[in-house]
Amino acid sequence: MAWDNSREDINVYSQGEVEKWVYSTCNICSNGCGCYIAVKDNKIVGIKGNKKYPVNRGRLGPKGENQWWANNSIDRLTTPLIRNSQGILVQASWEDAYSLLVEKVQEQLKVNGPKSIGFYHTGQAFLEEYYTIAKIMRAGIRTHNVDANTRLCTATAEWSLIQSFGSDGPPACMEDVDQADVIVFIGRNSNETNTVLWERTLQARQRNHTKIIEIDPRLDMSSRMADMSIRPKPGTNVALLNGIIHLLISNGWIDENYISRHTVGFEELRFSAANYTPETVERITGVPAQTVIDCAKLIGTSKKVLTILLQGVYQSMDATPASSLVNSMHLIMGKIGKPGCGPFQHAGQPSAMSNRETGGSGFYPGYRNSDNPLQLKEIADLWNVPVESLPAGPETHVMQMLDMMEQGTIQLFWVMYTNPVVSLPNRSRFIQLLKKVFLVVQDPFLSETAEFADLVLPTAMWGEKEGTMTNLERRVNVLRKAVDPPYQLPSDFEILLEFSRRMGFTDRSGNPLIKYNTPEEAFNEWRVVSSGRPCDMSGMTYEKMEQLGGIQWPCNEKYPNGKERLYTDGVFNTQLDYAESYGRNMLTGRGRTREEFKEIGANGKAILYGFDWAPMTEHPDQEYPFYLNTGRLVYHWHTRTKTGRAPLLQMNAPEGYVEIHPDDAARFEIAPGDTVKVSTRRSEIFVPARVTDTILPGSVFIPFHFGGINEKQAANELTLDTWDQVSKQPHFKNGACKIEKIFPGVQPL
Ligand SMILES: Nc1nc2c(c(=O)[nH]1)N[C@H]1C(S)=C(S)[C@@H](COP(=O)(O)OP(=O)(O)OC[C@H]3O[C@@H](n4cnc5c(=O)[nH]c(N)nc54)[C@H](O)[C@@H]3O)O[C@H]1N2
Ligand SMILES: Nc1nc2c(c(=O)[nH]1)N[C@H]1C(S)=C(S)[C@@H](COP(=O)(O)OP(=O)(O)OC[C@H]3O[C@@H](n4cnc5c(=O)[nH]c(N)nc54)[C@H](O)[C@@H]3O)O[C@H]1N2
Ligand code: SF4
Ligand SMILES: [Mo]
Repeated sequence: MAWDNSREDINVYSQGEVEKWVYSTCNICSNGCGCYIAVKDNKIVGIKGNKKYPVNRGRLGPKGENQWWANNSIDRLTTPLIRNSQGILVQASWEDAYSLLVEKVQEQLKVNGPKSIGFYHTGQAFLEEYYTIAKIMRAGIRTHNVDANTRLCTATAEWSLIQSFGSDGPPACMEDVDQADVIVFIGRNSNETNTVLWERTLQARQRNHTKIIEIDPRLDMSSRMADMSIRPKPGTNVALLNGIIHLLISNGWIDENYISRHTVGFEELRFSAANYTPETVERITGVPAQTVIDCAKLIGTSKKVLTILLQGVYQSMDATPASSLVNSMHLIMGKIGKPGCGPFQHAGQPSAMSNRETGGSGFYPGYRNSDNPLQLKEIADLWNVPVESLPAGPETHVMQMLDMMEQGTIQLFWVMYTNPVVSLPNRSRFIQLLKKVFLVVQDPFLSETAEFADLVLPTAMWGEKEGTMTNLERRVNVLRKAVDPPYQLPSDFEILLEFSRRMGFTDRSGNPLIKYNTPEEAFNEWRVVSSGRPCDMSGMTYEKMEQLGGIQWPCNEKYPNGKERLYTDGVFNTQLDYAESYGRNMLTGRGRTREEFKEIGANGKAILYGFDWAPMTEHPDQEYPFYLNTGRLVYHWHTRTKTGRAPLLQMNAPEGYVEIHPDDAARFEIAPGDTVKVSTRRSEIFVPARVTDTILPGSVFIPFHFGGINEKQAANELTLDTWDQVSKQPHFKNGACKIEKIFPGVQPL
């Protein structure tokens, strides 16, 4: 039986009378729930779930239901702001704002060259915007310094898929949730971070007796409902996964035929996993040996296994190796590319996938490899620009851009649709660096980052513009424009087009570099660019998406209505000239050469890797005895610029806190509600205590949503700014801290 929704009345939220309902997608998380936006008098007045949409069947979660409040917020910026000679941000005309932007960019290009400009954006914009960014930054400005907050979010998903399968693109789909016998969640608190997926999981359990395994050091909301809750110490995913793989192999719960026909590297994997006996795993992870055995048995003896992973892997120690071990686990069992099976590397933000597909950060559009001259030439020809003008080699990731700011190489930093003053690790350092550059911030609100800007460009928001987004299962859907933006604000797309026009970017024939004027025209150009690549969208149109309820790529002549799962035939994208990358050394992160990639001999087979566990970069010690864990809670979206403006959500979670285990609280004489100073080698914050045995003794958990500059509650004051060697994703979930009671609380939380 399909995932359904029999209740008629749920998930309709509107204030008063509704004039029309406009087709759209939720712009909060990567689930990409289908919805309709309620409109009255050119104003958004509510939202309802789309009952026909396959992803959510009418359901919406609390953030989805409340996202439209931000559109109507009275503190939306109405005009651009320019920092004046007294250092104050003052209102300015669009003409002055564009002139200043173009003048500053041109000056940098003339004096310091393309390397002096850094562009840092998002996983929440539209595909058409990312594609335009890729084109303008690579072929217009000619810089490789373009990255997005997807680096903090799903760079590891992207890289583990590339390492194992030759290209990005999660193999599984949401339908697999309905069909699996066992669903393993690793470092994924869906009950809070993807509520609709969680409902779907519970419905599957009710219907099929699906078993749920949760692997998370916290007994988070999802773990509390799981059939098996496994709580490894932070930073030990690699050891646990090796232990499971070892047991799968030693018990013969593997598919030798699949391994020999469709993979390379099995001996390497077998050899390194062999060291991880259940006892060794227990010693490293703290998970009882018998639990490791039970877990491996359930995975190994069930027919259909789906593994869902997110930040507890991607932001933790050895993220890419751990994530690729999940891929390997499925490959050796042959449980991939089949209903109910597969590694399902989730995205977090609503369009992180679109960013990755279009080359918004790191790669070239269509999962193209800029180290491969053939693929670079393809793009140059599609764009009609000289191939020599396109920057090649490894991407500049955002953490590297910070070093470039420190050294004075990057002098103009343009931030679009992200709030890094709250979301980047070790923020005190970042704030110092912002003061060294000309900072442009594109945001509908005066965010914490915008407060440091020299130029602020306010924009239209979701519901006020048109475009597409790809969700976590490769489903692309169109979002129709519901209302005109207030104050005639331009969309991000329009700002980018106007910038390109004013910069006079042209192609080789002297025609404008950007030839389209509307998002739909941009999408039509993108369809051609994506054609023949793994994320082929050549068979999609806006109209067809609306008709079918989104379409999963690839969508082309062979798959006119899209394709649910990838790698159904066991052929992977590791052919030398088709692969998205030659890959990276798992241990050092160094890029493989073409020759090195060729030597692996994958050529259509998936690649298995052996990898040993290593302790975290910063481990608890005498001075800083606690593990520091940071993450999310159900009511807020990231830096709260949207959810903090939705009354119901803000009321439910008005301030930050730290979770402390009762044993530790007793030791430090901390009672619920007491103000606690949490400090690391970077900085300190002051937050009320929540005393709870849902976290392991010796660790603390802090939600990262509360980042006001003056409130001193920002988790990212504390976090470590080291990163994964392969994906360059920062270690937000690792680090050591200490706690100290400052004064008693007024009332228990
Ligand atoms: N409510 C809400 N939902 C959201 C978002 C939001 O801001 N708010 N953001 C969206 C985005 S962009 C993202 S990326 C996703 C993130 O979604 P999730 O990954 O589900 O969220 P997090 O809370 O960051 O982390 C998940 C879990 O990882 C665990 N963890 C920490 N260290 C380890 C470890 O070493 N091993 C293991 N196995 N687990 C560990 C944490 O205890 C935590 O419970 O959520 C999306 N959905
Ligand atoms: N400690 C810690 N830090 C983390 C994480 C963690 O788990 N722990 N998780 C990381 C992850 S996974 C993520 S994804 C990041 C998220 O971090 P951010 O991307 O910084 O968070 P958001 O609040 O989503 O920021 C989006 C910004 O875009 C603005 N905006 C909204 N709509 C529009 C629009 O239409 N156009 C433009 N131009 N702007 C718009 C919003 O007002 C807001 O300022 O945080 C990361 N940081
Ligand atoms: S699950 Fe995600 S996409 Fe769906 S309504 Fe909630 S926030 Fe929006
Ligand atoms: Mo994210």
